Amino acid sequence: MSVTKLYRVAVILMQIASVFTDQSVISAINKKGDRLTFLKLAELLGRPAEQYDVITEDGYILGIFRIPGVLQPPTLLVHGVELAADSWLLRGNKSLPIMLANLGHDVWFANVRGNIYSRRHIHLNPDVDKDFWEFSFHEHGYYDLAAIIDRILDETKASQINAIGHSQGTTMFTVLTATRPEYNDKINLSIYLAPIAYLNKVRAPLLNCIMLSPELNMIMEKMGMNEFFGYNQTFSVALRRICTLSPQVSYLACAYGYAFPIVGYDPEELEPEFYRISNYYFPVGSSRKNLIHFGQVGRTGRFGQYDHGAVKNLAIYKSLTPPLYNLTNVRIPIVLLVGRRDKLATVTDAETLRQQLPNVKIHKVLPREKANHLDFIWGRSMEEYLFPYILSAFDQQ
Ligand SMILES: *[C@@H]1O[C@H](CO)[C@@H](O)[C@H](O)[C@H]1NC(C)=O
Ligand SMILES: *[C@@H]1O[C@H](CO)[C@@H](O)[C@H](O)[C@H]1NC(C)=O
Ligand SMILES: *[C@@H]1O[C@H](CO)[C@@H](O)[C@H](O)[C@H]1NC(C)=O
Ligand SMILES: CC(=O)N[C@H]1CO[C@H](CO)[C@@H](O)[C@@H]1O
Repeated sequence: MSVTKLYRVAVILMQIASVFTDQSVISAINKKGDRLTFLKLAELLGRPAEQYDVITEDGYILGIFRIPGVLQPPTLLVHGVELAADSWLLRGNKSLPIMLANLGHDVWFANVRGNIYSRRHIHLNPDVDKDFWEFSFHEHGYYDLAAIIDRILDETKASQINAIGHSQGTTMFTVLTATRPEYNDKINLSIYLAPIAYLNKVRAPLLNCIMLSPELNMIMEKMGMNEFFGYNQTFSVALRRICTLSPQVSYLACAYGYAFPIVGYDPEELEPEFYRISNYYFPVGSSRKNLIHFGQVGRTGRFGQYDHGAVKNLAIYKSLTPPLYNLTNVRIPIVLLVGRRDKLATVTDAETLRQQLPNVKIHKVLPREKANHLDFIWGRSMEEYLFPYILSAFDQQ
């Protein structure tokens, strides 16, 4: 056994031992042993929330949430792929939105089409109509985010929002402002946590999935799998059973089994009991097309629209290849916050993005050496290595 492996085993054993002494906020409030809704979580944190239903131009019904506050402009938080608004609250009173709410901010939470709060449409039925699942991060940015921002401005009578995105949430802001430049004027500042655009430096095991994505797409299409990791789909239910069984099983099978290899290793910030509970909140639904679109970006190195194949591209885009997102259009002031050990939003890919965005105000690799993709929403001590950068970005406006 190599030294690295021995070290890993030692870390796991230490983590398992810590289960009994280390109670996270979420486990304290989650005695029910199941997923709690956003509204219930917010209520338990003493910050009752409101729900609004937003209808997009193309008929999707999105459930969004608000923890009201007096400070303007309103702040919108946009979650990552296969997650939902509740992912922001899992650290309880130590989470980013509660910290912002305690300072008086008016905090809003998006939910994209297809996830557990937004699996609804004015006439399509997600259970039978495969057209419901014809979307990717492009539609999340172009339609969902546009409709959500307009609704917030309408409800609050503010002229602009402050934006905070995590992972796919950041992709959405780039897509929206690149394709509908008028939305630049509705966003005062955008903070990108673990920014995702280029996926050139993603390595195994996710790289294997990216490389195989055309084949995976064909197989899933043949099987009629248009929804991907929906909350009630058999595979998600089975995964949730295993990954919430006990902190030990969860940590060995799921955290070490697939989560850390994909998002980067930072076990100290994601302790076993907290990790176990987080499996009730992930995965909560997306489309096959979305994952395949990310796969295309990874394989081709082009940050562009969905590739339907030459013939269909010609009909839709009037060109054989899909158009690239024109990053020159992205005029909003942007703050990029990056994790050194993030295996998804790598330091190098974030640098490539920075070079193409015309208005990056701050570009910071977090001081925490081991910061991974999940530390931005679930890190045990985010208040030390993350929140100061967010607050100072707000202050500097
Ligand atoms: C969070 O803070 C609120 C208000 O300060 C309090 O009512 C609530 O009990 C706290 N919840 C937890 C889990 O610490
Ligand atoms: C999952 O199934 C439950 C029970 O049938 C249902 O109430 C819920 O709406 C479903 N959720 C989703 C996202 O499909
Ligand atoms: C990108 O947008 C800018 C204006 O924001 C424009 O000048 C430029 O021609 C566009 N580039 C492409 C390739 O369309
Ligand atoms: C609505 C709002 O608060 N707008 C602010 C956006 O930021 C600029 C400075 O960058 C302020 O001047 C605006 O008042």
